[in-house]
Amino acid sequence: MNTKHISKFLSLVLRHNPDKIGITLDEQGWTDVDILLQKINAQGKKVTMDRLKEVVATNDKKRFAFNEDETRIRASQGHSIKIDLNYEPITPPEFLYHGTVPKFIRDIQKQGLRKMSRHHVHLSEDRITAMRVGARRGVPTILVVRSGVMHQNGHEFYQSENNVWLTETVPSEYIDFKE
Ligand code: HQG
Repeated sequence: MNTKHISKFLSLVLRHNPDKIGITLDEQGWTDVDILLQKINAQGKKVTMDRLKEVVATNDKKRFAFNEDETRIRASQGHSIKIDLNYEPITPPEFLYHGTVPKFIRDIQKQGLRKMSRHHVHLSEDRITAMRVGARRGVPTILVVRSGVMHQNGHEFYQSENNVWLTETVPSEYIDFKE
């Protein structure tokens, strides 16, 4: 498998469907590396430990992380299955950005940003990253989120290991739709 295929496959089993290859994730999303490799290889997909390390290290968005002694691995964010990543709430910057597409704007104006099938609403620290996120779905639109004020008003924020900002929901009064 090429790097992209391995990365896609890891996203699938570490975020959404560990059952697919018969692995289990603990409450924080970690799984045993040896078992993971064994199960992947049992599917006829050849992946060695060195190859896995390379995929984790070179992944464009650092989607996966090993524990200290590299015996366990997890996805740093983006899960649809129920796990608790155990991130500590932290103070966000004054503004964060969300990239989306025009067809969702009307609903977002009504309902705010919702986490949809993920555990959190995902926000970016800079416009360029948000642009890329939005561009996955079409011509991107950037929403500016007044995260500083949200936080002062009691909303909790988390930052994933790969620098994605996470929060439960963003009510529309905190969103600037003009950009
Ligand atoms: C939209 C990728 C209607 C929201 C990216 C988005 C990111 C609403 C879509 C990460 C809505 C959900 C997350 C509402 C939100 N009405 N539409 N009230 N509230 N939406 O994929 O933020 O490759 O779950 O704007 O790079 O696009 O997976 O979230 O368009 O970091 O690592 O509903 O996924 O990273 O889509 O992307 P998603 P997202 P990975």
